[in-house]
Amino acid sequence: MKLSFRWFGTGHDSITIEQIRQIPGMKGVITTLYDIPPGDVWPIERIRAIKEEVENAGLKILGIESVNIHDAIKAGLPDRDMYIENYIRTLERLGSCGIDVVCYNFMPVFDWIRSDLAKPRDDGSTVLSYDQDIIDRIDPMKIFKTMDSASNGFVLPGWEPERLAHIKELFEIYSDVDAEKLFENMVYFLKAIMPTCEKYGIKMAVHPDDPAWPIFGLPRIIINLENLSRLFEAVDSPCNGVTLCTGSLASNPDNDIPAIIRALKGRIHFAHVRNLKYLGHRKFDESAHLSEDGSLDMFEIMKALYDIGFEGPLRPDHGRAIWGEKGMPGYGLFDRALGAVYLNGLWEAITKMDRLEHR
Ligand SMILES: [Mn+2]
Repeated sequence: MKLSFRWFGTGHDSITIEQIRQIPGMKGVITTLYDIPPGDVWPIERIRAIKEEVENAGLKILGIESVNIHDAIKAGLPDRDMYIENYIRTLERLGSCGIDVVCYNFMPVFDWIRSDLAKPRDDGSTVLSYDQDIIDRIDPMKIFKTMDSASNGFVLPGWEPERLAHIKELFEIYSDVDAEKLFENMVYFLKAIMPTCEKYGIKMAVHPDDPAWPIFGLPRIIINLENLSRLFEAVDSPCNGVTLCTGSLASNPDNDIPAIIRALKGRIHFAHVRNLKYLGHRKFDESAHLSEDGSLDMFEIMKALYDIGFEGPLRPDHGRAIWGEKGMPGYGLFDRALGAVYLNGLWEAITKMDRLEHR
């Protein structure tokens, strides 16, 4: 695996590329052009500029998170082909700059959702938290305000204010899109982009829906092994893969993460590794990465990734807010850096134990 760190780019992130470089073992960043709206073609000079900025700091771009999908593609609107063409142009430009992992998601209207972006814990840290009972009491037309007002002044990934200003229209375009239709639209999109991905060696890595069940009556399909396997059968190219996000998939305790990792060997192109603590039915906190702080066994997860020969980028995911840091919720420096070195420590131990056993 290649240890990496999500970075939103200069001007969009409270963290600098130089700070990321000082985290031991860090090989590169996962970044994006944060200000380009979904559907637009990425300017080649902007791609070259961010690549140069990252490389000048002694790191590499190990993947893009995300090139977001325009709602016309997800909802299957008549103008989707134009947006797919734009997406292909962006992929060609990324590919020509040597970028070969692209993360995206296929969630209608909303990206990841939490009911609390700063829930206090006993130790004085705060965490992202989800409670279905609270979500059920929120008017979906107002969820943007709820998330935005708690974001410490940062634009949250996937929560573009320009797009969500049209929330009513967004709901309308998905009004006849059920899970089956959404799946068909996803297959249509992937089939259209696969020749370009194969030409440039770009591995598409769909991010699981977070949480892994339908929200506000909108379908969610990237939620379990069954649906992922169906997607990989429908578009059977090695470039069609997944971002194995442990926290998103494990929001549903029925998802056995090490088993899913082993079953998806060859299709995992990117890994987000974080822990969470179950508090009840559809209720959880995003704990620290450490196994004993949450409900997931991080050793078993890293061991499964090691056993399938995972060689892609791997990053810590949402961190707690600790030591007084004021950053984008989930994306401060301190706790994610702790997560990164912890995951790297597990990886070193697993690698060396394996060598010992085979000596
Ligand atoms: Mn994730």
